[in-house]
Amino acid sequence: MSSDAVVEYRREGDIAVLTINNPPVNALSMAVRTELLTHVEKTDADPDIKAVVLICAGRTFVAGADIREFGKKLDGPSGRASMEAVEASEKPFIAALHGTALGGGFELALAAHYRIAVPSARVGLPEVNIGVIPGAGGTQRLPRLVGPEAALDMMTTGKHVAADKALALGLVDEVVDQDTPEALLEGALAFARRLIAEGAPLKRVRDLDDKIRDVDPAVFARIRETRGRKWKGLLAPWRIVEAVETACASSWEEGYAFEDRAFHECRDSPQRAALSHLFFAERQATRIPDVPADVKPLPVRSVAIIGAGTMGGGIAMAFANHGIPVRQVEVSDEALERGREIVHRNYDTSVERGSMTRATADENLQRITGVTDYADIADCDLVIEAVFEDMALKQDIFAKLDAVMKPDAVLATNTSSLDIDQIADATRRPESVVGTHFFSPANVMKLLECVRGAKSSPQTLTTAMSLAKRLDKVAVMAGNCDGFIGNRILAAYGRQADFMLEEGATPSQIDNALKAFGLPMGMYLMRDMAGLDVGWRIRKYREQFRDKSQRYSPIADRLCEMGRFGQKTSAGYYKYEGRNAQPDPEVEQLISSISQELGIARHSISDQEIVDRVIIAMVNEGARIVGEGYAIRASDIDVTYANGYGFPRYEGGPMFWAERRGLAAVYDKVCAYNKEHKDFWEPAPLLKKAAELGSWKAAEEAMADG
Ligand code: 3H9
Repeated sequence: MSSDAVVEYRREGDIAVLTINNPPVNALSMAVRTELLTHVEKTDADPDIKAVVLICAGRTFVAGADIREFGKKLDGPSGRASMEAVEASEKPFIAALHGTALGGGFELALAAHYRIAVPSARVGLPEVNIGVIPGAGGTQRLPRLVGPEAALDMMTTGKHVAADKALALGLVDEVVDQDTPEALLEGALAFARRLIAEGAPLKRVRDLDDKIRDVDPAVFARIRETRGRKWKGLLAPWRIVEAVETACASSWEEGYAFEDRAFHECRDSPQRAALSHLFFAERQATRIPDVPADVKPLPVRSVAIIGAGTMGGGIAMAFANHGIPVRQVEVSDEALERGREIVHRNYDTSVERGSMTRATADENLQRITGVTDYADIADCDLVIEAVFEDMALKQDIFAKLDAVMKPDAVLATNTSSLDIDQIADATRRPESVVGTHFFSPANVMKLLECVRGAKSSPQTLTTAMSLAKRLDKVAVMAGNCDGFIGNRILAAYGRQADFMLEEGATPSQIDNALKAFGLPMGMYLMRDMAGLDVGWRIRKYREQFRDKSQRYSPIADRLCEMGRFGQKTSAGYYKYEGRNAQPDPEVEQLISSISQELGIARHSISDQEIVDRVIIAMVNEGARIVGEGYAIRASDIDVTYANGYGFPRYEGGPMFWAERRGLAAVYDKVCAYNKEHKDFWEPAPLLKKAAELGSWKAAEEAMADG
């Protein structure tokens, strides 16, 4: 094998072993496709070869097409061509799977005649997550193997299927006993020898049709109806359904051709670019430039949570659901009991919804225990404080933690707004203190906003960031500024929305415009749901520090003064019957009278203007945060907003949205707003630079170079 070859060919008697070696994830790059095709042709032509094992070196079987090659013009064989050659071969091909056989990787395995896996292997077609559909026969072969319903479920959710389930479904033919490369290779060779000895027929998936014959069309109607709402604005899931529908209703050739067209349509769509951007941005967000790559996270085997309220309970569930035992601390047994009830109820809901089995829920629940004495958590590796936002209380808790926790424990706070350094100051080990800001419900929401204090040590930071991966979340590192990344931006665009209310819009108009843009919930509905009194309390405290020369909208305060705290009082920006929100003329009247008091002439504001002003406020504040060093890079803002604030993933996040819209155009708009509205619209220096240079990255580099 030449040193830069990516597919190794060798023989084990009359069996050829093709080993793909293209780190880190053996992606099906042009080089892999080219060499693979050459070797398949070679083994085909060699009369001494009776079977072929396809296996991978390193950590995983092929994890898909090389996403970095999307959109590039490359000469050479397509993924399809190498897979067609594998399937057409007259010699049995056995794909030997370990790690994650995903996307084009699993399609390659489906083109082989047999599949064998190690127990820890997982398979899946997650293309939908990056905005494409399986494009190398997956939409046609998978339903032939497992039927349209299971195939649609796998492809429209992108979920991975573990080896034992894959075996039960018929996705793989055998699972070897042990989880080692040697066992896999041995198992595959033994399987091949058996096939040769028995003269077993080739199993070409494309020739199967028993599972796709006479399929009830209701299958497709049902999935469109039940999942359609989730797929709003997306292209790929709809095309997957059409591709499977075609597989069931037409010939292989027609279905295969449909898939090819739909794959290219998706691949060339703006949303594919946005979703791929997020894929890479989420991975990049884990890198902290001043933390050396060799700093290893501390092991986290047990966790304590201070506070068993909604947030503390959600965080406890997040850990318990991933096999990590949790001790919850409360002031009394009664408070612990109340907390346990919340967690219980949440698990019951998961079971009722079918997202968790009763047995798993019970197992997870058992991992959560309660204590009232700090001494009982002293040996935990990590403690997360999740009590309400009160600095004195938090400092008191951290002083207690400092006194009892073992020396190398990480002390984290779930604060969403308070100064981490002030909290760390309550301890004699500020290097062990870090912010871990979870989003509610913490067992569901993907984002983990880690916040570095001035003295947080590299190991503390790495430990906090590495939690995300264990909890199946996405981490981003924020600096210790007011609101960190997420809430600081939320405050900036919330303010603009409030100003637009005073200028002529209504809460429902703003909510509907933002929803039409793709946000899951309007801002006022969200505030009503969270409770308006929380923000009111914080505003009253901050009133003493507020710059009185800047515009301030009193609408939220006035609603609170009227006792309208949102859903919980059946009245906020809307009026409520149960959870059903209705626009309230009384609120519109209040807003109009406030406009009058402030001397603002109300006028109509278009939905487009609402969206522009809100999103551009996000972008300008995001750029300011990056420029001030409170976020590492612009793409971290995208990661934060796509995972914690429901920014539509198919738009790639606010900063990606701005880049696509044209940074110069966005900058001009900020300047225009600054001229018109003045307060809060000073263009961020990074945005100005990015507008000049044409990209965030270029601007970040230029600013870093001074
Ligand atoms: C497709 O297959 C289309 C076909 O249907 C049609 C044509 C044949 N390409 O996530 P990690 C990089 S579409 C290029 O940190 P983990 C990743 O950026 C594809 N690069 O590791 C990172 O690089 P860096 C369908 C890729 O262990 C490094 O590998 N397949 C690709 O947590 C490690 O990644 C998918 O969508 C790729 N396909 O998770 C699978 N994948 O170190 C996407 C990864 O420079 N991949 N990289 O930041 C994954 O889900 C996870 O990466 C995986 C490993 C589970 C494999």
